[in-house]
Amino acid sequence: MEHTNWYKDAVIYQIYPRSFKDSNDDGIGDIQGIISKVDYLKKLGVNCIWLSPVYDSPQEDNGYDISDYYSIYKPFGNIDDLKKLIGVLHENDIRIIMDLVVNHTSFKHEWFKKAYEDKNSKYRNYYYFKKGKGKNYNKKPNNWTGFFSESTWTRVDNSPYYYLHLFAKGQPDLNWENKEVREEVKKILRYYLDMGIDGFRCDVITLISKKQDFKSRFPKVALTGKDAFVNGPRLHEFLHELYTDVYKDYDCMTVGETVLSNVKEAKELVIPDREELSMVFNFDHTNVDNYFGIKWIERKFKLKRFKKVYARWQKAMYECKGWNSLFIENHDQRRSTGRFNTSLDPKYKDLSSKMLATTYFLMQGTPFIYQGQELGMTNADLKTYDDFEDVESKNMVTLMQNNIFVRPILKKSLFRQSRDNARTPMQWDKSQYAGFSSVKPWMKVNENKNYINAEDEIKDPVSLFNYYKKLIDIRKKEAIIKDGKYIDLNSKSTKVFAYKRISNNGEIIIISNFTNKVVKEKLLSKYKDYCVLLSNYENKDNINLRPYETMVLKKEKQNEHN
Ligand code: TEU
Ligand code: CA
Repeated sequence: MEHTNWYKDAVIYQIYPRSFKDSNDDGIGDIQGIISKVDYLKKLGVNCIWLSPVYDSPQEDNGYDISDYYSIYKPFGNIDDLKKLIGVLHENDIRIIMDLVVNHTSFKHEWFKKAYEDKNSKYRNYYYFKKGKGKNYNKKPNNWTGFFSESTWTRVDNSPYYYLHLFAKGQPDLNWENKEVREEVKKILRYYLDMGIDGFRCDVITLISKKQDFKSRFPKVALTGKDAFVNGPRLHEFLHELYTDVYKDYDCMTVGETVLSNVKEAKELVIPDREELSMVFNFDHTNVDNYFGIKWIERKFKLKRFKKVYARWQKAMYECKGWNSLFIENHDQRRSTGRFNTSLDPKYKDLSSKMLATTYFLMQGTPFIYQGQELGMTNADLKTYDDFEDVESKNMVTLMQNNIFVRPILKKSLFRQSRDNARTPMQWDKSQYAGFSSVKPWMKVNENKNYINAEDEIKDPVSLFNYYKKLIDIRKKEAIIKDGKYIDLNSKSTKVFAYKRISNNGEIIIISNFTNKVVKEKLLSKYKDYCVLLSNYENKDNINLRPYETMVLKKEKQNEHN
């Protein structure tokens, strides 16, 4: 099957089903709810959705813990609903990629239940069970710590054995060394591709191969052992195997969530000849406001650092002909409004959100929009520990309760960084539950639904929503955005982000003021004859940029002037 690389022309909208739209008044979003909003997606102009997990799951990590890959979590609907959704989307020329969570399953998966109960079951080798150390095996097999601030080992009741989980206890890691596990994964892939799914967002795909020594590592502040479980020795081999045995037969795409990978490692996953993944989803730019990639340790945002990260990734991907994703939000990140130097001040909120949107959207790669981002939705209003829903946040609370020393440092950053911030119900209108549901939703609706909601945004011609529509249009019309080379125009400026996209088709300039002050900018006079494709202000000045001003400029072809 020929690969058309359609994903290079895609604008992908991420749906977090639990919080998108409730169709049957139980307070939980569902697949029928998504179906009822396809016209909204169409209006926005996106041409692909990424559906966060809808599979059957005990929801310890909101679906990133799957107990049955072949059925749907009941409150979300059933397989027929999913088929209907695929049909309706395709009729509207919108593709759909699903979340593929195969680094781990849920501990409620049949495989794990059998493995846990019976040491001699064949499923034992689907996971990692290791004997503890010391007298009575009371010590864990090694000192590794996982992503949710706890040991990666949980003991099997009344047994010397422990099982490995890089995330929560309810998310045991699959043993990819076992060929049978890989065959199971291929079966899942084919099942959904044959159903009409267009591709997969591959959850924590850089963790699937582990160094097999299982030795303790030098202790780290977080993620001790990561050199043994990130970008492991057989990662490339496993991905290539999935490609040759499955992906190559479908015109599908794969985007790998490449946690903790640097540019060099990421390139190796997407160089087309290697036949591994279509694109990567990296976090270097979302780590600019923390230290050591640890989100709990806040670091002041510096524009120069932000630009440097983008320049590095843009150059590397262009040169290796790989492909990147462009995003500023997802279900694991706090909202971008109020982040990356943008402002929550009502005077500047919209202006600065449009500015940030313009800046990330027109680079090379496939842009992603996380539900509500197009409305300028803001962080959840989290006030007490009881407000947390997310397993990661709850684990942090336990950690703080057990360790008074870390408490003062972590408390503030927990509220600031909790993943719950991005998971509040979608704000469709002003009604009591924001049009998400007619009953009290599983998570509290943000009070600001009264002035941040889809209904108002759609009506207002200069809203953020309508601005995103224009950005999407520009991407559709201008081939330079897809193919052009990226050139940083003023890497030294601490206030202005400016870059050029250039190809045989011409050039496009993006200039953004990341401050709330008027900034003198030489580039304005340099490009004064270029025409304005889009801006968040009405008339352009050739000397100064106004607060959070952003513009997209294009050099007209000579003959077009006549
Ligand atoms: O996330 C993996 C991941 O490493 C992070 O984005 C993670 O949420 C963050 O480091 C925690 O601070 C993926 C999913 O996107 C996430 O929702 C899941 O919880 C996780 O994998 C496990 O499946
Ligand atoms: Ca529902």
